[in-house]
Order: sequence, then structure tokens, then C-alpha cells
Amino acid sequence: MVGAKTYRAGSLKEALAQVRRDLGGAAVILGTREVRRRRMFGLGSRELVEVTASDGSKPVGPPVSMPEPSSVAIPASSEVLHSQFGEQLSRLHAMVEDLSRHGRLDHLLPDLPGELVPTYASLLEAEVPESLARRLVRYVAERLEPDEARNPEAVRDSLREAVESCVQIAPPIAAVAGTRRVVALVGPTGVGKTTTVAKLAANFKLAHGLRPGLVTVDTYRIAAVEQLRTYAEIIDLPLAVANAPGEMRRAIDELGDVDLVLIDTAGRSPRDEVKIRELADFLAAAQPDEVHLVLSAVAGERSLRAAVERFSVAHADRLILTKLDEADGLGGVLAVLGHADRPVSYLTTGQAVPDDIEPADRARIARLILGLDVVS
Ligand SMILES: Nc1nc2c(ncn2[C@@H]2O[C@H](COP(=O)(O)OP(=O)(O)OP(=O)(O)O)[C@@H](O)[C@H]2O)c(=O)[nH]1
Ligand SMILES: [Mg+2]
Repeated sequence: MVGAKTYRAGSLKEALAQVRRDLGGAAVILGTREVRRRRMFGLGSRELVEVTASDGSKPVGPPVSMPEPSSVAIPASSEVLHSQFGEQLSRLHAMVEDLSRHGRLDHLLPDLPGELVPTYASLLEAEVPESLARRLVRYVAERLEPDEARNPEAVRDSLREAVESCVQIAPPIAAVAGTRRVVALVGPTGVGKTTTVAKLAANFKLAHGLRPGLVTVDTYRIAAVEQLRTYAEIIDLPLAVANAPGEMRRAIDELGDVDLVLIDTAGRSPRDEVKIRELADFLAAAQPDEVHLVLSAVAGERSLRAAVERFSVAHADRLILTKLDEADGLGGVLAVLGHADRPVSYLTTGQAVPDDIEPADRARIARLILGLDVVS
């Protein structure tokens, strides 16, 4: 007789297999619960299932089975009954979901070594779309010998390499003293364009000793102009406003002798084609050397894809990823980077101007996506 023993595994199926192996077919399941979430190579998170069981020789507590009608206690109120029923139902729901998920994985991955199924599951949990997760795992499987595939470090390194292969990097803005580089930031509303313009301007001035100037075309809202004006005053930079595409050249010239013109634009919904076209007219007048599409890492894959597609009219040729500090899983970002065919120039990691910005680095992005690095 062993009394109650607990078994932990990544899925109910695995935990039950352990129980069977250890206690045999007569084992009585006394309870199941999810015990904690742990990170798998830092990718997303995973429930651990804990099963408590006895070998069935001596009752150690109420088994999880349908009670005899005579032993059903009458609940004090229908509220209690309701909550008990709700608990049972959600536990059953979790069990069914877990079993079907694992059944589905086995069925979907007949061509992959079983050792890599958890890696695939971890990618899905990090919100990497299925087709991309399969590609990444296949990349790993093709490069590792079977015994290496059982080594978590080898798998992690190979996966990192696979993720890196999806990411292109652009060099930082090529501003040089004595020449005028014109750079525009475009993107959906509220992604951090104005804040990023301020971070860039402050860094180029303070760290590189250049003379930046700011132009805003965001004249729809008085507050938007005031927001940029406040930064311009704090950082001590010239600011010009362009109300129409025809005013763009004048606005840039008004800045005088600057090395870097940073153009802040109004946020546009990717669905608003008219406004995006208007933005393209502003940019055509400005003739920027670089157009950076600013994307929030918090956004889902679909809206990121839509933004990349719609803002191509504005000839956005680089990507700035913002709000990495707020994002839970970067699987959607990875999917978009793989498809966007545009390099990443900067990452932003918080609201603080000028500190929370860094030039994009392939290894750093891959590590962030895989949860191997933290946003500082
Ligand atoms: N957590 C976090 N917040 C950020 C980051 N970058 C910008 N923000 C915040 O996001 C909010 C919107 O930033 P803005 O710079 O005004 O965004 P925008 O794209 O200019 O917005 P619109 O001009 O309205 O389209 C502000 O509260 C910023 O402080 C970042 O990297 N991390
Ligand atoms: Mg703005």
C-alpha cells in the first residue's frame, strides 16, 4: 500500500501514464489539478498537471468518480450546487482540451521526432502561427541528430538560429554631420511614433552630437502638435509644421542647418486608405531617405500584417517595433517579420525618452521572441 502519491507531467495523458506505470491498472485517481506555469525554453508558458493517486488498496480520500446517489450531499443552496457543478465542468473541459490538443499534435507531426513535439507546443503557446511553428521545428529537426534533439540546449540553439533566419536587420539611421538626412515615421494610431521621434532626436543630439530638427504633419489634433512641440522644447530642437503636402519642402527648409530631419506623421488606421494615400502625398513631397513603419509588438498578427500591407503605399522600407515591454508573446511579430520582407531598424522598450530605444540586433530579437532575453 502506498497511500496517496502525486505525479506531475506536462499533460494529463502523460501524468496518467506515470500513474499506470507506477501503481498499475487498479490505481484510483484522487484528484487532478494544474499546479503551475513554467516556461519551456522561455517560450510562452505551460500548465503542469498534477495527479494524486493511490494504488487502490486502501481508501485515502474521496476518489474522483461519480458518487453513489445515496452519498450525494444536499448542498446548502443552489448557489453551492452551481459552483460545484461549474468547477467540475471546467475541470472536465480542461481535461478534454488537453487530451485533444496532444492527440492533435501527434497526428499533425508524424514527420517530426517526438522529442520536438514539446518545442512545437511551446511555439504555439508563444502565439507563433502553426505553419511557421512547423517550419521552425522542421528546421531544427533537419539540423539535429536524434540524440541532439533530446538535448534542450541544442534544441534551443538551433531554434534560435531558425528564428534569426526570419529576421532582417536595417542599420541605424545614417545621419552624418554636415549632410541632411530626411527620415519619416509612419504607422497606425497610438503605436509610439511621436515618442520614438523624440527618443531618436534626443539620442542623435545627445549621444552623437548631431543637429536634428522635427517636422510634424499631424495637424488634425492640436494636442499632437503640442506633444511634439513639448519634446522639441525640452530637447532644444527646431520644429516646423506642414499643414499640406505643398508645405512640406518649406517646413523642412525652415529647420535651417540640420543634419537629421525627423518627420512625425499622424496615426492612420490601416483600414483608412484615403488617409494613408494623403500621408503618401506628404511623404512624396518630403522625399525622405528612409521611411520607418512603426508597429506595436502588442498588436496581433492580423493587424500587424494589415499595417505592413497598407503602409507599403507610403513606401515604408523599415520597421520599428515598439512596446516590447508590454508584449506577452512575440509569435505574431515573428510571423510578420518573416513575411514582411522589411528589415527592423529599432526596438523600443518603454515610455522613457530618450532611454527606452535600441538599434535592432538580430540575436537580441530572436532571444526576445524565444523569451531567452528580457526587455531591460
Ligand atoms: N510601454 C511602452 N509605451 C510606449 C512605448 N512607446 C510609446 N509608448 C506610449 O504609447 C503611447 C502613445 O505614444 P505616441 O508616441 O503618442 O503614439 P503615436 O503613434 O504618436 O500616436 P498617434 O500620433 O496618436 O497616432 C504613449 O503613452 C507612449 O508613452 C514603448 O516602447 N513602450
Ligand atoms: Mg503621434
